Amino acid sequence: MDEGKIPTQSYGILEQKQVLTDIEEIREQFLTNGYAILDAGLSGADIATIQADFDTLSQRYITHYGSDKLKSCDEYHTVRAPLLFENSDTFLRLALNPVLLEFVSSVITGSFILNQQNAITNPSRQPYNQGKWHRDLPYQHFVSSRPIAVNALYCVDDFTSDNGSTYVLPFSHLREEMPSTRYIKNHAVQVCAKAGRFIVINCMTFHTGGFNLSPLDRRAVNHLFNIPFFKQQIKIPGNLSEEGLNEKQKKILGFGFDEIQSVDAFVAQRLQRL
Ligand SMILES: O=C(O)CCC(=O)C(=O)O
Repeated sequence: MDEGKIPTQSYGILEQKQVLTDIEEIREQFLTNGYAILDAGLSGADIATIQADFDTLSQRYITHYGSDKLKSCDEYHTVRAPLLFENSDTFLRLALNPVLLEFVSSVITGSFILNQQNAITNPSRQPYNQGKWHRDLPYQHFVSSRPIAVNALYCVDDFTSDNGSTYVLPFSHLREEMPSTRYIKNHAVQVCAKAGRFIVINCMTFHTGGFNLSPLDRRAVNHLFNIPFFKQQIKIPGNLSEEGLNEKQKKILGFGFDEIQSVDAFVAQRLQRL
C-alpha cells in the first residue's frame, strides 16, 4: 500500500467494472454522478473561432429580432438553434463533434437525435434565464435506469467560480423529486472547466448557472441529445441543407424521424422494407 495514496487493492469483490479508454472513464463518472467533463479535442484556433463566431451570431440575432422584443420574452441571452443560421458552419460542426458523438452513443442505447442547440450568455453581474435549478426534461419527476437525454454544455470561455460556472446536484438523476433547499446548499457542486470542454449532464440531473461576478460575460453552447421519441424544440430537417452531411450525421440531426403523415404512408414504408 502506497502511503498517502488512495488504496487500489480490494477483497471480497466478485464483480468490478473494467475501464480501458478515456471515454469509458468519463462514461462511468457520468453514469454514477450524473455529470462529467469531456474534452472536445479542439485546437486553440478552433476554440478562438467559436468564440468569435459566437459574438458575431449573437449580434446578428439581436439585430434581427430586436433587443427590446427579446428582453420582453426573456430570450435576450439565448440564441436559438445557431446551427440553422446562414454561414454558421461552426455551430453545426460543434453539434457533430466526433468525441461528443462517441460519448453520447456510449451512454444512450440505440438511436439518438439532437433535440436543440442554444448559444447562451451568462451576463456579467446580472440574472439570466438559466440561473435557476432545473432538469433539462422540465416538469418530469421520474428516473430512468439508463439515460434518455444528455445535455452537452460547451464552454466557450473558461468556466470559473468567479464567472458563475454551472452548479450540479450529483446523483439527482437517481432521485424523482427535487431535493430540499437545505440539501442543495450542502451538496451542490460547482463545475469549473476550461474553454473547449463539454460539461455533459444527464437530463435528469438538477443544475443551474451560477451568478456571474466577473466583469465579462460567460458564454456557452448547450446541446440536448435524446432518444428519438421526443420531438425537436425547433425542427432541424427542412431548415438545414442536407448537403455535405453523411447518413449518420443526418440521422443525428433528425432526418428520417419525422412523424409518418398517414396510414397509407406507414404501410408503404413497411412494404418497402421487405
Ligand atoms: O449557463 C449554465 O451554466 C447552465 C446552462 C443550463 O442550465 C442549461 O444548458 O440547461
